[in-house]
Amino acid sequence: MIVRETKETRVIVELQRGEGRLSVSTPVPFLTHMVETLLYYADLGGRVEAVVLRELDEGHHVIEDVGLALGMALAELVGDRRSIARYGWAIVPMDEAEAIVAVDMGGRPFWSVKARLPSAVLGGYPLYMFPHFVRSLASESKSTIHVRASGEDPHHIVEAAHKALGLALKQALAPSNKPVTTK
Ligand SMILES: [Mn+2]
Repeated sequence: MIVRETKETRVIVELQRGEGRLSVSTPVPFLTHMVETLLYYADLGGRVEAVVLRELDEGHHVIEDVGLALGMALAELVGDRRSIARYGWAIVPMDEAEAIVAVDMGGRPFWSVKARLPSAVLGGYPLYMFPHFVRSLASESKSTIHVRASGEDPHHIVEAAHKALGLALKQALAPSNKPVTTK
């Protein structure tokens, strides 16, 4: 279990493999929707509970901190990374939007997000925070995450990206008896 507390937020994350009960609660409705989507498609259960301790601006800290705590929980889940499939990838359409995600859970933190998003706020979530969320997740989970997403509706673009990321993580986290020997 990860408990990450700063002056701004407190985030608790517990992850289990497989379809367990999943409970996600954050003060940012669109973030809650996206984290539920990501974990559902990654076949992960458990809980994510985020509270804001000090209100600063629209959602920034809590989105970043949920990304960091989720990344820490993923790192805890994969342990020494020697018995996971390591790589995963997915292409997900959502009506007119399309997202392509590739991940490497082998221990090399890197991130790249190519998506043109308007400077809008959806359900408390400023869209410029999406690349930042991916960066936080990649850095703490020590993963490489590449995201390319396009479309018209920003909700579809970001949601397709979370679905693809979940499906890619599910593959990368799958148990493998071919040990990861090179980084
Ligand atoms: Mn939606």
